[in-house]
Order: sequence, then structure tokens, then C-alpha cells
Amino acid sequence: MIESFKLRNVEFNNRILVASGTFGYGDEVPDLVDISQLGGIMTKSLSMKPRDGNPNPRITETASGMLNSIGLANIGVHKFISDKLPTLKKHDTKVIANIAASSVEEYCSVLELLDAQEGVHGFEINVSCPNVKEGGLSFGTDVTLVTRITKELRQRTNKPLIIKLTPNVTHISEFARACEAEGADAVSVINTVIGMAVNIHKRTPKIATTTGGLSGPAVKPIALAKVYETVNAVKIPVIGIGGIVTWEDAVEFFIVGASMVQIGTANFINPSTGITIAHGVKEFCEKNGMDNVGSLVKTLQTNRTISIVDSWL
Ligand code: RRO
Repeated sequence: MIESFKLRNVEFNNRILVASGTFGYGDEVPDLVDISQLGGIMTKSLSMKPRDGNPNPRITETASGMLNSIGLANIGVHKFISDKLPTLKKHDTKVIANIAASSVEEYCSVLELLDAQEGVHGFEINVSCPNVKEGGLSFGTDVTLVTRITKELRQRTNKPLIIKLTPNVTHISEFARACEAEGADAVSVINTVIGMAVNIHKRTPKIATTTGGLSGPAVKPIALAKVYETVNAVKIPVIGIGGIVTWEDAVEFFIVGASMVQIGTANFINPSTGITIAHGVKEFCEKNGMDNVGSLVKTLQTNRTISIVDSWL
């Protein structure tokens, strides 16, 4: 039974990753979680300088999900390299550094610093944070900028380059095509969906920035539709994210066409969710006579005559 997956020059133990912002820098999870059973860890987004993030409250629970407006709080790339990477390197899993920035130059400088670290196996470029004024969605919703960022970063690394896209656009496939054309190795689909929640007694927003990013099971159908649109538009692998809690959820993403998946919000309930899912997917494949998880990928049976998404492609 083959579970591993190769992206560019990197072989992942399996196709199950943990999503940026839901697993810290890999050092916050209890010792009970055997990180080496995961395909890889996407780190919390790193910027050049440390950031405190947005004011509180910055998280609230919603029906089948949560809203966050963390605002890119992170320790900064230098502290990550000196304080976190040495411990992360000890695990037999792949470390994918997620990078966020407020200028093309900052993306490039952070990537160059991390590219020199042997413990960093690849990059996920966050052009889709819904909670910061500079960078974030103002980049991720502008196809010219996404093109430029991908192009500049591709010239600076031979490690896997993954661009994390926002669902808060009409045609995500347009963005995925731009990334593919500029040499990205994969795209991650999706970051959080802009949402809002109101305290009716105070008549105030439940999070300080009024709107935030919605994640969790509530967004899974949106994520599946965006993955479906993307896999039918590009040849590079698509990494599916959005509301995956069970192995059955992961199998849905594989069938729709995701080559790998990320577990996000579910980590806040149980940080070993990814490991449970890896085992569940493997068993499902074995029971169904498949010797490779890849045999599941893009096997959706559809008559394709009634999908609105198809008409955009
Ligand atoms: O830090 C955040 O507020 C955040 C980020 Br960087 C992101 O990419 N997505 C999200 O929902 N929140």
C-alpha cells in the first residue's frame, strides 16, 4: 500500500498535511501526537518581523465552524529559524514554511532566508489571509500580483512552491492557472471564507475586526466545489483544505481531485485528527482493492452537464 506522494523533489510520507495556523510551529501539540505519521506540517504564516496580530476577541465559534481574525500574529522568520526549526527538524515529516508578507520584496526576502535552511522542505505562499490590510486578500484577489509573486519566488527556490489561494473570488481557476504558468508546483485550495457573527445583546460584531475567516465543516462544500473547479483547470496538484474532520471527508476531496489534503480547524478539537485520517484513508483504499491512495484521486463520476463550474472552465 503506497501512501507517499512526491511534489517536485520532495517525498512526503503520506498525503495528509496539517494546515497553517492550526498546528503552530509543531511544538505546541502534546507529546502523544506522533508528528512523523503526518505527511507534513504547514507552519503558521511567517513574516519578516514578528507581529502581534489583531486585537481581541479574534476567534468565535459558529455553527459547524469558527471565525478567526488572528491578523497574522507570528514570531517572525528569524525567531522561527533560531527557536523552532531545530525541534521541528527532529521529526520524520516534511516542514513546509507558510509565508505571508505585505510586499513582493518581503515575500522574496523571507523565502530566501528559509530556502537556506535544510530543515525547510518547501513553501506555501499565503496570498489569501482575509484579516490583514496590507497583503492578504488585496494580493490574493489580484491575478496580476499573484502572477508576479509566483514568478519572483520561483526564481529563488528549487524547493516545492505551493500557492495558497482564497475562495473569496469568482473564479479561483483563473488564479490557479496563473500560478501554474509561473512554475508553482501546487496550489492549496482553500483559505478561509470571509464571514461575520453578531452579539445581539450588545449589537456588536463577535470579533474585533467585524469580519473574519470562516473555517470548519461549514465550509467543506465550498472547498469541494473550489477544488473541483481548480483540478479541472490545471495539471499541477491541488491540495484540498476546508472542513475536513473525518477520513470520509478526506476521501471526498481525493475523489474530487485533490492530490493531498490539509487538516485545519479539526486540530483545535483533536491535534491527532490528521493521523486518524491517514489511517482511515489507508484502510478504505485497502478494503476497496486499491494499492495506492493515488488511485482515488480525480475519480468523480459525473455527467458534467449540470455544473455551473464547468461553464467557467
Ligand atoms: O492570521 C490570520 O488571521 C489568518 C491567516 Br494569516 C490566514 O491565512 N487565514 C486566516 O483565516 N487567518
